[in-house]
Amino acid sequence: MQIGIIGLPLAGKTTIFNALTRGNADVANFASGKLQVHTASVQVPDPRINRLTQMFKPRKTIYAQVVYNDIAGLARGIGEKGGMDGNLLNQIAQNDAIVHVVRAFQDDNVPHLEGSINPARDLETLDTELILSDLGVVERRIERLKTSLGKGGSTPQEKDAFQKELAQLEHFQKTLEGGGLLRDLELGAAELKALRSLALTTLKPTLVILNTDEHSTGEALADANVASGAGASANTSPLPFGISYHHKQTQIVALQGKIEMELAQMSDEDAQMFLQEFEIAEPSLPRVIRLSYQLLGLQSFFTVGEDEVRAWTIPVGATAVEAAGAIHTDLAKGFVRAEVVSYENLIKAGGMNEAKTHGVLRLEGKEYIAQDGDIMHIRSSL
Ligand SMILES: Nc1nc2c(ncn2[C@@H]2O[C@H](COP(=O)(O)OP(=O)(O)O)[C@@H](O)[C@H]2O)c(=O)[nH]1
Ligand SMILES: [Mg+2]
Repeated sequence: MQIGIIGLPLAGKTTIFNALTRGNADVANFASGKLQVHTASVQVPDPRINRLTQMFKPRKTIYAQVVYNDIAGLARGIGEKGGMDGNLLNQIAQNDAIVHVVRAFQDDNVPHLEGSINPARDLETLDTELILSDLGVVERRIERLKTSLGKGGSTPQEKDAFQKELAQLEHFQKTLEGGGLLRDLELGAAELKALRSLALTTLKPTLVILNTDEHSTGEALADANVASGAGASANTSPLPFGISYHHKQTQIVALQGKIEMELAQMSDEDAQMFLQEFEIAEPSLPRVIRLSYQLLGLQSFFTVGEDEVRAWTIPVGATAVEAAGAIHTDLAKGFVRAEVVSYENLIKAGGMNEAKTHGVLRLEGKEYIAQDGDIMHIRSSL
């Protein structure tokens, strides 16, 4: 699963990338405008995995992973005719979800292209750019569909499919022309699948990070955190900095990018001291990583044993046989049944054998819808 970090130049993308990935990519006070992508894979923190590790004392513990891509180069083309260049758009399109970093920190040493700090304006500037680029993709596809329909030679089924797609895309076109984001539309799973190859950016789940500074009031931070409540529906909580941004599949958090980056690069002891000194309860990053995982519609099930305790990533709604396939295709092919116990029940019981004797270990078939936190053992004939 790939998450692309985008934002205007000097918003703090690389700073937040470093914080998320404990990395050391260059942060600079100038916008080079060069297209450059930093990539790093990150473990999704999960206290349940820590607890299971205590219980089973396995040789190995493996967390779920997401990949973050820090995409630079958004300096070019913003607000210009022709918009962003194709390479840059390709880089953004390859991601399953977007982290949009918005500058909210004051720092006279870091210039701002517009000469002032205004998160609401910046958020809109980049969104407008994304809307225009999606509009371009949609319009080109509409032209091609019309050409295909005009040519003849297609079967009635093909024609029917073209017509359906055309109607869908014309609806998208209207939405985008009205300044709307595609992720606000109600789309079914089948429609989304058909649209995947178009890689429309405003359709992607998005986490907005307000990059605040050391001097921001605690109030602004608290507000933004309230606004980050989970759920696919548009959130309606009030936001700081006069921002109005209520969209589906969208979350907003505020964090202090520079401090989080420094924290991420410290040893654990130093980080503890730092947190106490600045009276910060806990670093924000683990929460942000979990948020971006959930935002993608992902969840984890676990396999446990003496050898390893491991989190596996599946989409919300995946069946037991799909869960088996996440481990190995043979497990899915030869699927007989799954032995399942919920995380809570396993912890309550105190161990696998106890879970069996308490009767909380269930046998489930192929169609069982896996739940977040299920501990599964797949029985397979292969
Ligand atoms: N004071 C302050 N400076 C920051 C913060 N985040 C980033 N910066 C600085 O802003 C400049 C640009 O940051 P960078 O992460 O390279 O931005 P990018 O162009 O979006 O990748 C660097 O000098 C950073 O040190 C922050 O939260 N507070
Ligand atoms: Mg950068």
